[in-house]
Amino acid sequence: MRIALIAMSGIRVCDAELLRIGLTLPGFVERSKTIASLPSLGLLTLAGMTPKEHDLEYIEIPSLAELGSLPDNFDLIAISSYSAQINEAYMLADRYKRTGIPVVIGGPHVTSLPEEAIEYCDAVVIGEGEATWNDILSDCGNGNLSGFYGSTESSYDLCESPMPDYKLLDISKYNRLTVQTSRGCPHCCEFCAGSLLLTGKYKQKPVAKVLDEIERIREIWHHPFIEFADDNSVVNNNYWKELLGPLKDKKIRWFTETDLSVSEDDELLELMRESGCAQVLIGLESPIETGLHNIELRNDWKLKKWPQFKDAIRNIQSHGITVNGCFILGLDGHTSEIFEQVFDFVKESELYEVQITIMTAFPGTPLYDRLKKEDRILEDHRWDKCTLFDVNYRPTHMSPEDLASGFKDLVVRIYSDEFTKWRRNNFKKYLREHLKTKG
Ligand code: B12
Repeated sequence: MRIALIAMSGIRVCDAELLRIGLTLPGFVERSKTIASLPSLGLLTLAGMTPKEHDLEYIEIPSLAELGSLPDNFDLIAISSYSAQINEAYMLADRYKRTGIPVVIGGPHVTSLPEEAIEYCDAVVIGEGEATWNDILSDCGNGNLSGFYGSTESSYDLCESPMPDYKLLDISKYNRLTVQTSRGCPHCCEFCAGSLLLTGKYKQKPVAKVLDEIERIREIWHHPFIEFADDNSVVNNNYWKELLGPLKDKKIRWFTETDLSVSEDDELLELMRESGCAQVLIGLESPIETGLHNIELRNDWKLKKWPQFKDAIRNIQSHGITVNGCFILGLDGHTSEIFEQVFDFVKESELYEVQITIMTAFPGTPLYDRLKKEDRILEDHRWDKCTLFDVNYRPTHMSPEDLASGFKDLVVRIYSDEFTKWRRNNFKKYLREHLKTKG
């Protein structure tokens, strides 16, 4: 069969003014450019386990409006999308279905809302795609692809992980490639829309497999920049210590998303730096205790860590690893002072990089269920607003309009040329001093 693997891609923001402001800010543009070019690791992974008798084409569609004519001549269309672009994914699926080509859709959005998705396609994959991809191929080959495949109850064993087919990519288009070392997270944050929606269990890929994947990437890109596309990478320090030694020999630079506990192990931080770690992205969520209550549903882990936020950031950065601190604006209890509070925190902690987003209720999350019960979702089913930058709920201590405008003002201040340069220079200055005192 000739199979099209279609990734709905690119970055989305509905608020036109925010988009306009954002595009003029150096700090914002830099990060957007970096991440907007990431390929779909989900589809590359499925490609890696597809029997060689099939022909694969990997296609990225940043926006349906720019699509023009439909790429055709396929026997199966496999679409991957997150919530923000799901309506475009559905339109695309519908157009293909009308031409008689079978369509399957997967990803966390359709996993949470399979009944919604099946209206537009022949088959919906629930959960991790590796578990059902072979069944989809054989059912499609036999002309009876239909209905729901998979379940979030089952958990795919990452020891069996196929090698993602990075060779399908036109590598000149990318400035980073993703590799996964784990799925899930031991924490249970109310808003989390990551792999927890696919599989409840935290699991890691064997170290040898991760190293093989990096080696495969190096065949097409000698000194790559890797983004570990994990929900929370450094949970098991022993696993990472085993990985980091050999990783150093690969001569890569890398970025990852993890939690604050990484700051507690200096030996680990040193190994991370030596192996090419450039930046860790950490969800701090709120600079004040308000907002952190019950955000982590199991044992208020993030609230307990709050007193250590600034020291932890300094310690990580003193090892030469920059921290990208993430804050969610509009958490319950946040007042209109939160914008100033975030700015002050960023200044005092001298965070190298900052990511600010608006609280977003993705379907399938406990946050969505709670806000729905409290009748606080403004426009239900507006999945296009699930961008992390658009307001679609009623905050507790501000109007939705105040949250949106306070957010825009903060974007301008945080990502201004002056403040961005100040933070970056401080990082370099602090690092030089730290290295001098260490001798
Ligand atoms: C890399 C990345 C991107 C990349 C690449 C996206 C892509 N096309 O894959 C870029 C930069 C383009 C991107 C863009 C956006 N992203 Co993003 N991104 C990530 C990140 C960091 C890693 C995702 C990843 O690679 N996972 C690993 C792969 C293996 O998992 P997977 O994609 O879910 O695929 C598995 C299954 O879902 C399933 N599957 C998926 N697709 C298909 C298709 C078929 C046919 C089948 C059979 C199976 C299947 O099988 C796969 C293997 O098991 C996550 C955060 C994180 N740490 O996870 C956020 C994340 C996925 N992004 C998120 C968001 C919000 C966005 C944006 C809306 C941001 C914005 N404002 O524009 C856009 C939306 C793009 C869209 N298409 O809708 C949210 C999504 C929440 C949600 N449930 O919708 C996440 C979870 C981050 C968060 N803060 O919550 N993103």
